[in-house]
Amino acid sequence: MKFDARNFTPEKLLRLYEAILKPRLIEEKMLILLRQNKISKWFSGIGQEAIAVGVTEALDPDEYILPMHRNLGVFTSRNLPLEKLFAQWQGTLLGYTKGRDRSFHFGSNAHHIIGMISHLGPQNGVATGIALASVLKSSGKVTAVFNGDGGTSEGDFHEAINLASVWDLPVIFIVENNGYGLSTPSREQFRCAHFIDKATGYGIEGRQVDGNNILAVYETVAEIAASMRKNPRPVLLECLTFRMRGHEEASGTKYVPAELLEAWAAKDPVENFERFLLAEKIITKSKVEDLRKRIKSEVNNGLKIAFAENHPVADTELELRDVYTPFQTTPVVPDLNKSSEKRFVDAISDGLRQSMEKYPELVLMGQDIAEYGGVFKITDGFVAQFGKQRIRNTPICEAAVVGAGLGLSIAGMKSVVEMQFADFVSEAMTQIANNLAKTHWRWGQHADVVIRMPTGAGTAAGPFHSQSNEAWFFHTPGLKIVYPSNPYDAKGLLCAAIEDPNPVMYFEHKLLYRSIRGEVPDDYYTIEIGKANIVREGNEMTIITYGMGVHWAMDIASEMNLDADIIDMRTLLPWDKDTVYASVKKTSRVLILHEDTLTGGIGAEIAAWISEECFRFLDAPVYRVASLDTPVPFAPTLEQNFLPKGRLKGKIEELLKF
Ligand SMILES: Cc1ncc(C[n+]2csc(CCOP(=O)(O)OP(=O)(O)O)c2C)c(N)n1
Repeated sequence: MKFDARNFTPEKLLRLYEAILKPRLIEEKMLILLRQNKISKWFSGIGQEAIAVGVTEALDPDEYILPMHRNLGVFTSRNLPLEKLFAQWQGTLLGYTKGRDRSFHFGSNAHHIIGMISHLGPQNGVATGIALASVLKSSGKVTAVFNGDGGTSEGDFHEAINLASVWDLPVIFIVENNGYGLSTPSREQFRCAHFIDKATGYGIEGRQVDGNNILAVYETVAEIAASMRKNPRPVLLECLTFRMRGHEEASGTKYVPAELLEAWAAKDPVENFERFLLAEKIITKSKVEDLRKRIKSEVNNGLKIAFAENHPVADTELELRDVYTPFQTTPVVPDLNKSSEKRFVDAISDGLRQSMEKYPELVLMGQDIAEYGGVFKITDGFVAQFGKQRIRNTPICEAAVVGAGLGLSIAGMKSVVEMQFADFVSEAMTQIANNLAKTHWRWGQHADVVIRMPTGAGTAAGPFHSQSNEAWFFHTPGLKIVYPSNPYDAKGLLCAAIEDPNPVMYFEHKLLYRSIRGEVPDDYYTIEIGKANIVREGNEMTIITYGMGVHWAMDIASEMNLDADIIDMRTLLPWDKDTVYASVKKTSRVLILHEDTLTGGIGAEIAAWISEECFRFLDAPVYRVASLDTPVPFAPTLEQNFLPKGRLKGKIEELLKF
């Protein structure tokens, strides 16, 4: 292996040597601890250290890095306290996640490191968001994100590179090409000869480097980062290396040909660099020994502290509380003297515009939302007022864009992402359910993202433009869900959702956009998230509903002259149990109505809760009226049969008779 040290001072070479030696010595210790059964699992980066260390050393300390499971060198080069790192691996309180997540699954903003979640790929979208913030703030910072060669087959990788390419975002997409994805060799994972060939397809620059040569990695990254800081753009960096140990220690390397392991052992990044420094007399054998001793003692000290810790004592209240970022706010009361009649769609637009005015750090992202104004015209005219930097047309890539929202949040910004139709959110499920929802609970990072969800049936648009999918999110701790039924609530709840630093799914029924109107205060105001609204009062029964269901319930109540409480839930998560309790106690009869399908719908949870908490008040079973358990059909006759409206009257009569 040839090292070209012309551009390095002896001090720098020594620094790099220490930086690459440290993760190697930690790993060697971990392998011993594993054999002694003192740690549970280990993903080895032995043989790949030059990449993590070279990249980290070449970037500024305040430039974000998103490492993966074999990148211990990123953490050690940024000097995370070893005892905290070890405690994190042991699941103790001194670690970074209060014992809630394992291994490298945490971030530290103080060190500008955002660790992975288990899912391979989503880190790329997050990196684009961090880089976007750097562009919007003109801070001239580069972001580096790691991938294994196997993980590059994930759609997230493709989406994020394409997004970074189109938006000229300064992200170094690193591929550690190490020959295997778990047990499956490269030839069964992809057919490109080199990853840099893919760069051409994305219209970006690709660079390939010997990933076992720390000086080559360092110089390449330093050079491209310097250029990207001045001229923001993504670069794909392929680092050629080899995975010398099993996927994780327990899985072994039986399936790896011995001659491959031998050939790559000869290219060991630490041993070769050490030999080079000794040959060049940059370091002496005794200095090497001193350094090893010093690092080993640092490791042992760290371990002593970490192993002295116990697993956390479980505190249910704390576990539940940390699901959300704490956020206390007093609702902004509207001036009711200044109002105008608005359609539902205009109220949403109004709330969005006033939030953009209030928060200069707020960015809107979505398909066709810029000059075109979005398919429902909610952002019509926004580009003229706020410019294209903040009103961002996206390529068709929901996952990367939601991931970018989290990246913006990490960098201190806010975002609203418009799904063109709520149905398409399935493309972004990993980012929502695993990244946005869990990040605060895992390591305290808020995810200040609102996702707007044009939802619902009734327009004969078929199974993929009509779904009610709020229940997908209802089951995911960490999200909030709001679902207004009228223009007044639509504006106030949207403004509140944008204020809230937690991830909020904001459902807006498409059929209501232009079919209903109401008085809406002109000025900015908010409605408290988590509070239901009693829209009709009565004593004989309670109808609990939301969205379009509110209109169906109000119509039938007038038609049947019902003496009923009608509760518009407005927020589905967390939902207003107090209001439900008080009403059920008063009326003793309950019907839950929603447009979503019956089985596993939100009504099921509310009914179960009522039966547990309000059983003694009930004079009848809790009834549910919902859509049929089928996809949403296209033909209007089938669609109307699918929807619950036609079954509502009969069920109410049944309930009153019971
Ligand atoms: C979305 C997803 N699918 C599957 C896995 C299980 N898994 C974890 S690591 C791994 C192999 C990764 O290979 P590669 O990306 O080449 O990285 P390497 O382990 O070689 O560094 C697999 C299949 C996962 N973590 N995430």
